Amino acid sequence: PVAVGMVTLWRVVVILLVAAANLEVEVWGFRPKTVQPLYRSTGKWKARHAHRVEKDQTWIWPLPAEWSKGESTLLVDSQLELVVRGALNQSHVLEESFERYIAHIFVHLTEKDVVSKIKRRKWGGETLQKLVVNVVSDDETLQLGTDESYTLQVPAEGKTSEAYLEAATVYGALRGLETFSQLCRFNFSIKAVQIAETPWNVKDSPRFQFRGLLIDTSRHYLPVETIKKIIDSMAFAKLNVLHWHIVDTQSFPLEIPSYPDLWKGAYSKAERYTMDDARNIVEYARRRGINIMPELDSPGHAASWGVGYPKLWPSRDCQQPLDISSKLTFEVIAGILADFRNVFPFKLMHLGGDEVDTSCWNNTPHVNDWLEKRNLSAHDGYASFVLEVQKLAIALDWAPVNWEEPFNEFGNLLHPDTVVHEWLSNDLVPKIIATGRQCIVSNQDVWYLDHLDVPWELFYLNEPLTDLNSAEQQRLVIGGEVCMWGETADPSDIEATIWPRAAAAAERLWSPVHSANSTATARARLSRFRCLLNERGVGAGPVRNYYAREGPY
Ligand code: CP6
Repeated sequence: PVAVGMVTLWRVVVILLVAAANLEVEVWGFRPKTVQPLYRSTGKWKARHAHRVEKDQTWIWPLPAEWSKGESTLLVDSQLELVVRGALNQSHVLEESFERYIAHIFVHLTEKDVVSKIKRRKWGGETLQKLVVNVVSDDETLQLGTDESYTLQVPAEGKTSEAYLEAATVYGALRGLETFSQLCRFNFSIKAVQIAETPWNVKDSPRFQFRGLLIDTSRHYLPVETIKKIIDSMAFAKLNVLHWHIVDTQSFPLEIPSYPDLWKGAYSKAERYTMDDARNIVEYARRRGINIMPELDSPGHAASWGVGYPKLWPSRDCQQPLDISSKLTFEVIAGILADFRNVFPFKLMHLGGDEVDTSCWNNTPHVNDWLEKRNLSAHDGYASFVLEVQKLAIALDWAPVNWEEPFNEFGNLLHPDTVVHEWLSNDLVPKIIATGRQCIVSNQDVWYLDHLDVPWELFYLNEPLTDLNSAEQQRLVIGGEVCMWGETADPSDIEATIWPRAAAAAERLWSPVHSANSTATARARLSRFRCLLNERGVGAGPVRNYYAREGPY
């Protein structure tokens, strides 16, 4: 009986030891927060829309080119590690981006979220421990046409503890991180992050190389912090060009070292950018895979230049277009462009050239004389002005971009490398392409964000390649851009005006046309993406806050 008693005692001891080991408590590694969510995702988007999402669908926005998924659920370790392989073995761009995404993925995890091993085993003991990223090229140059493709593999539960992300460039890897982060969901009942429907296999690349958003810092000044937040949000939707319409008639907010009185045209000393601010914005954007395309709009939309240099105006009463008869005009433009070249590495320089009313030239005697002496009509003057500015930009190794009016008025004279920015009507696109020139699409009826009555469905359905049949023609459409003109938006409402509608265009520009064509299936996913933006601190408005138009679309 003593021997039996000893065995039983030992059994009890062993059982107690095993139980104690199991009850060992873990803190689910709280990581420092860098974002404040506007809302907790309560899953309302799902309750409202889940029935509309078919079995073989995904919540990823914008839709990847190709993907497949399985049926298991994988727990993501809150200490998920980045492992960098390939040519790019040390990359601050990648590492910083990973840390940002970790903060987004675990935004709902708090210090109090404590989990026992027993529970953890119940959810699936094997967690995802590592994200292995293989970047083929060590070239970190970001430019128009930079390869943004990637493949992402997330294993089924219990297979391996590593997910694989492979990309040609670090910027492709950033797109892959965005997709990975969108697969992760915080499960509020177990207080842990999971990836549902593993294994995932995603093979993705953008449909268009230019996926833009215009902001306008002349009509309303936007603080650097506001611009940075917009850049953050663009990366979430895989947009890659911020078209910065810096100056216009209302204000000249940017410092120009070679003509230091130009920014006297700013609204106030507080509402200005230094060249260092601009440099800082360009670098901030680069680290998120976003190019900055600056715009210097002339000869119209430029009256604010004359606040500091009144000689740029034809006269005090007639301030634009800029005085074509003055040498100073072109010296100032050359100076601005030279200063821009030191700060903006993007291949494209937007030279505006839109909405030019030349009556001021004819009504101002010294300008009219200058034109007459050269036997130029005001229209000829407009053409020679735009062509002269194009030459200055080309000499600085830029490809010039112009709004469509110069193309409409004297298209055959424009430099063959000109990228024509359509905005008045989609019908123009085939005509631009017919001249062999490249084109950016921004149809004002459906891609102007300042038109508050245009619902997201119309943004979604605008097809840039309408009436273009051959691959050769289609290639000349480098992409499209949604425009947030600044008359009606300032820092208080700009995020809600841009989002979620810009996201609708972003999917049109990223995803294959055959998969991104139904607003019925996109609606639920867009609602979820809008929630994701809110979770990441972006003040995106509700998906349906539209009025004044009858659906369905
Ligand atoms: N500013 C500049 C603008 C516009 C353009 N250029 C514009 C025109 C019409 C509408 C919206 C914006 N505000 N510089 C046209 C390209 Cl509807």
